Amino acid sequence: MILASWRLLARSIRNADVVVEVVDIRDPVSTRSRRVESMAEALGKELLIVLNKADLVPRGVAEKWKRIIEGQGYEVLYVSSTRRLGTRMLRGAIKAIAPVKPFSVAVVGYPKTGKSSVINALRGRRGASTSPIPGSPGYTKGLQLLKIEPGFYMIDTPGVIPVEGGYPEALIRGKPPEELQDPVEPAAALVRKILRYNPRAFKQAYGIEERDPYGIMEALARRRGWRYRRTGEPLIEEAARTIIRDYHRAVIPFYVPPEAYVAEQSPKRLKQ
Ligand SMILES: Nc1nc2c(ncn2[C@@H]2O[C@H](COP(=O)(O)OP(=O)(O)O)[C@@H](O)[C@H]2O)c(=O)[nH]1
Ligand SMILES: [Mg+2]
Repeated sequence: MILASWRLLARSIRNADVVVEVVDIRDPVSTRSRRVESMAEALGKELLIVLNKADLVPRGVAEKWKRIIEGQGYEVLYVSSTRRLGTRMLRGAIKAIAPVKPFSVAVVGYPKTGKSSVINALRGRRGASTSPIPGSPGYTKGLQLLKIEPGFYMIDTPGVIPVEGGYPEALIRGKPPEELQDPVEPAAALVRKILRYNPRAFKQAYGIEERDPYGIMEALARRRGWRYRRTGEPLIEEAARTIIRDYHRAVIPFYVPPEAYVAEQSPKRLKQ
């Protein structure tokens, strides 16, 4: 299944003229896919990295992430697709690097980064039909070709990047909590990462003062009245799943500060 996804991804990139990689600006390092980027490069496609959900970080943070990734040799823009900020600039940037019309843009990225939202924002309110164009080139079960304007098409690619990695990265990359046999340990890893960068995150999200991951889950379960029927103990599995979902719904205020990334990188650079 994973192999099939990579093949589908390769096919959508090969069929496109431009590749837009959608990344969650709250944690660009975890939500960028080097494999997508190198695939685009290997196939000779123009790549644009879109840092989405910019409404969830201060503007200075968005600027810094943009500069860091530009410094690595990429073209980068930040947008808030749900608030439609920066989307006009994105449309312009795509047109500037695209060949002559008609052209198509593959929109790729981990689940939940906002691929569909970015496409919707570009289609604008006037976008009449929201349905994909059946029978059009690139139209398959996993891929949806959508018209932005005459001669400008975008391909949505839901689920084509397999979610890989340990915890909390796999959760940040959109692994659904329903797929976890036991969500508690993965959620605890996510809670630890959130607390590292925002010690008040769970106070802000739920009014919970606790700083221990299990304590937080327990407190959340108690507050919401989630209990094991037999023992009356707090049902922390439900709290764990809720925290994972609330991370993606941005109920929990969090972002990785670019400074933290730069500080982690610099010792390695010195060694090289
Ligand atoms: N705050 C915020 N949320 C966003 C933004 N873009 C997408 N989202 C939310 O992120 C979630 C995933 O978006 P979706 O477009 O379905 O992601 P996809 O799985 O990559 O297609 C949804 O709950 C969106 O409302 C954004 O710019 N800002
Ligand atoms: Mg989608």
